[in-house]
Amino acid sequence: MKIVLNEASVCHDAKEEFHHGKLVPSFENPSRLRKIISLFKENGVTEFLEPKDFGLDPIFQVHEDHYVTFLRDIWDEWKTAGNEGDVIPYIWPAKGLKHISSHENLNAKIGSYAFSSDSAIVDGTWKAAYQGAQTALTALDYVCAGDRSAFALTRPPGHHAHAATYGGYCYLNNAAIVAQAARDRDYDKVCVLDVDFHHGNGTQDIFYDREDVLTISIHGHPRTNFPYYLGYEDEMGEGVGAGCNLNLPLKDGADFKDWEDAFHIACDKVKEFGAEMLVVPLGVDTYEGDPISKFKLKTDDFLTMGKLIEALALPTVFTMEGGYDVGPIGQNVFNVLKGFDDSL
Ligand code: Q9C
Ligand code: ZN
Repeated sequence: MKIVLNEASVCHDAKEEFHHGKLVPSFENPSRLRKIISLFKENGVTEFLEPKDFGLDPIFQVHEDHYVTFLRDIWDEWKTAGNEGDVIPYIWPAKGLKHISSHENLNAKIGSYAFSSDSAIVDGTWKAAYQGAQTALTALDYVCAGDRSAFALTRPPGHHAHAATYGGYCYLNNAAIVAQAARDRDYDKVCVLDVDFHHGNGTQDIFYDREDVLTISIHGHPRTNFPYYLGYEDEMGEGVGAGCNLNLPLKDGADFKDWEDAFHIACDKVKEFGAEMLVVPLGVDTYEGDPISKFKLKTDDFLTMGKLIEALALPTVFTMEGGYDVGPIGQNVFNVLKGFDDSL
């Protein structure tokens, strides 16, 4: 399996987020990727490929132009205006307030593009996110050229990002960008099968009215887990996309047996849909030790997970998403890929 590495990932280094009513160091930080790389090296994986540059066009196929401009420019605007800390929203156009399309005030603008406060924008956020999208597109490029699978090793993650909204540590939706680029490269039917602990709300929303991209997510139930406001069973797609979204929320404390049962339902759907390409937003925050999640998967379960995904027998692009227990994160990620491709 080809592994494409976003070296610019380290440029995104947010200081803090609110957790239990206090500011704490960001769970989503550069040590995650460093840990994954060193564990891979210990296991004899030495080839980390560089991303190619596909430019902004494939990003614009998924994200709105003004949103991309915002992500690119907001840090400089924020600093120029004299702000000292990271870019963090504190006001949102919630119900009862006006949604207007452009804002003069930076705080108003920031709140109109964010759905949560956990995703600070810092100096290198745009660089890391842009290079992350290129990393994912490069992984797709290898698969289009005949590789069975490729892994986009990058952060920040992407699956919570909507067409014009960031949050949940995500800015550009790498998996959605890959799925759309696969469509534009003549794969007629693409499936995004999201195995991160959290619902892939951004990806779901981006493709919600589409019949050519099936979105499936297995996740902690939104009644009790982030992102709370999306990810329920009754969200099944709309218009011609009706039936092309499948949410499989599981109860808090779910173990691998529960997860596997849901996975088999997902498999039936992928086959019935007739997917020609699989995109897997891979989060290992389903791990039992994860500090912000509630499933009980064990390190060995990730090997089985990789084998189960492989059995779908589809060209597959993995994108790196969540996973916040930094100690075992490398082994957990490695196991999924090793389960998929034993020659790794
Ligand atoms: N301080 C992904 O796994 N916020 N995102 C937690 C508690 C967000 C996770 C808030 C969790 C988002 C890609
Ligand atoms: Zn997650």
